[in-house]
Amino acid sequence: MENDLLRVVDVNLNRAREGLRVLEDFSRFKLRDAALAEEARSARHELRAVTDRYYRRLLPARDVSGDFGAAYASNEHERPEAVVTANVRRVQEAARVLEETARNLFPEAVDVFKRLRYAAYELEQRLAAKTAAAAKVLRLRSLKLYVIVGTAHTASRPVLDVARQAIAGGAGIIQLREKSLSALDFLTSAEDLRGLTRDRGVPLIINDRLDIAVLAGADGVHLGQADLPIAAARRLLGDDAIIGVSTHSVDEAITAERQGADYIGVGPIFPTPTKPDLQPVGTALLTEVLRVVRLPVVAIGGITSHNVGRIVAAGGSNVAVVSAVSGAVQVAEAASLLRRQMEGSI
Ligand code: TZP
Ligand code: MG
Repeated sequence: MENDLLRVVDVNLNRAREGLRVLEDFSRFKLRDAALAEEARSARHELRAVTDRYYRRLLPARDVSGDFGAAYASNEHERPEAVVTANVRRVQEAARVLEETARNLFPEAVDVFKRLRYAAYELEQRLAAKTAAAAKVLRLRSLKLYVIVGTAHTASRPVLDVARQAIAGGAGIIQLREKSLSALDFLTSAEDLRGLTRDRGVPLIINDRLDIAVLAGADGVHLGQADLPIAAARRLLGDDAIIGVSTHSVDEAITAERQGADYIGVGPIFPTPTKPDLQPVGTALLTEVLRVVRLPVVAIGGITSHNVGRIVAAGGSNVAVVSAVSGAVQVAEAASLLRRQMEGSI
């Protein structure tokens, strides 16, 4: 009987330590979060000390070949969030079993197990927030083609139709940019686009207008240097929202990153009639910004299928375009060509 209980303790000590090790390595190598990794590590070390203390009683009771549970298939997790959830729960469950089982066997260790369980609840919350943030960055990094639509850009065609074709051609994200539409028309268009983009699993960003972004349930907002501050947008939209910022210099890029932007636009790279008031910054600035910020960077301004190779050569992996797709005669084809160019497949 005592051996049975010792086996339960042994299995759960191992389970909890292993779960913590997965969380520690995930925090360290995948999330690169030193504080989270240290938390998992110190909990694991505390459990290691308990294991060592009772090792001489636990080890002889171990019976691997007699355990039919050893034949259970282990789970394979494809998504990183699933790895975190499975392992944090493993730790919580093991801690609870240890707490209940050790009450009679090792009463002096019960507090350690209880503390571990509470630490695991908190770790779960922090890891989830951090993993969601990492997933957002990862997604933004691989947009490739960011298409901006709006009534001024779609050559008299309905914005919704143009957006539909852009997505069909491979746009990874859609931004609605309306500089002179009434608030009501802007909101209506944003709501229509929300329906479409949600259906296609493509994020929707609203240019400038936080109120429209909130009301339409968009995924985020794109802010210029003179628009509302990033912190204000974050307050209204929340942590999950995507906040992009237009930058035109290294300083602006660094500031946007420090202030909590999720991605930055850099441009206009080339001269563009869509933004005639701004001086082109050239591809050298793109390379420089890529060197100094860790955020996803989107090159913008005068980019077409003829010059997109220069963006790739400068190290860029995402481009934003207005006229090259929204103004194209064949929208889907234009998007598809640019996308394939960005992917390096042509
Ligand atoms: N911001 C910097 S350049 C630009 C914006 C909105 C316009 C890009 O338009 P196009 O037609 O792709 O050159
Ligand atoms: Mg703006």
